[in-house]
Amino acid sequence: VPAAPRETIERPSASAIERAKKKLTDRLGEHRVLVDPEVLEPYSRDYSHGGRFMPDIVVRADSADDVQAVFEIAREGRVWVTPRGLGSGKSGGALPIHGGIVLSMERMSRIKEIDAADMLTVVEPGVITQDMMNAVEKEGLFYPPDPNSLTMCSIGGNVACNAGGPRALKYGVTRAYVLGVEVVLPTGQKMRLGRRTIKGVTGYDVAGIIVGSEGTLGVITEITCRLVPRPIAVETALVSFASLDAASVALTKVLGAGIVPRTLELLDHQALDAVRKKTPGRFPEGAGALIILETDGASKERAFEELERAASVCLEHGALDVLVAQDEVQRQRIWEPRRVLSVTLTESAPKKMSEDIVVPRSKIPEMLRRTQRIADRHRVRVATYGHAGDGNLHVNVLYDASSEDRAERAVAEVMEATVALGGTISGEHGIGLCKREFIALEQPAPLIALQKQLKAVFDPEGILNPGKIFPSRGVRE
Ligand code: LAC
Ligand code: ZN
Repeated sequence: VPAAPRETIERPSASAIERAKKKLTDRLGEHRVLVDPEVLEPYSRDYSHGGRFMPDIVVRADSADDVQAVFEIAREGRVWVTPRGLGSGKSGGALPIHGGIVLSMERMSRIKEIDAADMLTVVEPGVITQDMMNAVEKEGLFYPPDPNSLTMCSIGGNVACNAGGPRALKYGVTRAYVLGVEVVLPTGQKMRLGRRTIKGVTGYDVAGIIVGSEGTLGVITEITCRLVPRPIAVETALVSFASLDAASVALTKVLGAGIVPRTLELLDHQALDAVRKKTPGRFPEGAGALIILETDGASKERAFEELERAASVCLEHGALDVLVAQDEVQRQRIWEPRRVLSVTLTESAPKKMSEDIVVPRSKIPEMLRRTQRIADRHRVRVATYGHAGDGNLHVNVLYDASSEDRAERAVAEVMEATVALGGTISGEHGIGLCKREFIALEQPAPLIALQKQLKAVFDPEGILNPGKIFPSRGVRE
């Protein structure tokens, strides 16, 4: 089969950029429009391995009106617009790969409302997720989704990517907490989608299409999030195992026993080594794999009882040891290294490709065995950790420039094995730039075509975040 033709998207011309700069500055003021290359540089990258792409212009919006103005000017000059939260994305979704305008939402960071009676909050997209969590917790409420980047990511980015996190095991991902959004479409139309109520099935779930659309359909300017009561008690334990295989079998037994901890985080020995090096003494020596088990509940007794039940199942299935955090300080000493594990692994090797595959939970042990075989075959180091309770594994291929080809082949084979086991190639980071060539492994050509049609409905002129999600080469039917 001959290769499908590559889609060509050109950078906007120098004259189009100059005109856009002038119009944007006139309309929005110099303080909102950045053009100095040094100032633009941080907007050229994110936390993915997607590379660096310099934008021509960065606009820092203060309102939905600003976003509308950006689209108007961008459409007139055919200058691409790439929206950006706080740049913690792991799949390159916020990278301006064809230049143009980066539309940063960092300054729209107000918490507009916390309604305890209706258990919801209304926020602007640039709010740091941790700040939103802290604010609602003060009112006795709880926003469960907890991407590990929570101190440096924004709620708008979380919604755009439908972010997950450790607690998704019990509470679900971002989607489950988005009641409504206000968006500005590339056509300039501003719309309120969704609702303020728990239930609501009027019309299509258009808000639901925006969630997880990775900044390719519209720009989110306000979010209404559902909240739940804050759990009274939390219990955390470190459960060590001799091997990854033993740990992965034990966790399927915990879930099989009908126990739903709020986290079942798995770390393999490579991930553990990296953590131990960075934060000595916090994680048990000698373990070949580890599970971070956490429960919560309406009372200390209930949370502890559930922890004990889960820990006993682990001990019945090969756990070596269970260490229970005695207080909040000890709990944070466990979570802090886990939260920064992705960054720690990046620092531990010259290069890293990190994936976020998901397999049906019963297939976790088999997926881990296949991953190890792939790593051995291609002679690359692989560190695997993640939200194993959800079947969501971060497979990190660590390599150097000389083994780039082998690393890429290993990643492709991990994706293939994932799909072969009935899984999906992205559980929480999105497809963006980094995984766009892999989407056809999982989805048939007509489904990709249908999604491109949907994109064209929202963005008929193709101005918003071009080159993302879909393969750069057309997919042959
Ligand atoms: C984590 C990020 C990489 O779980 O999703 O650490
Ligand atoms: Zn994760």
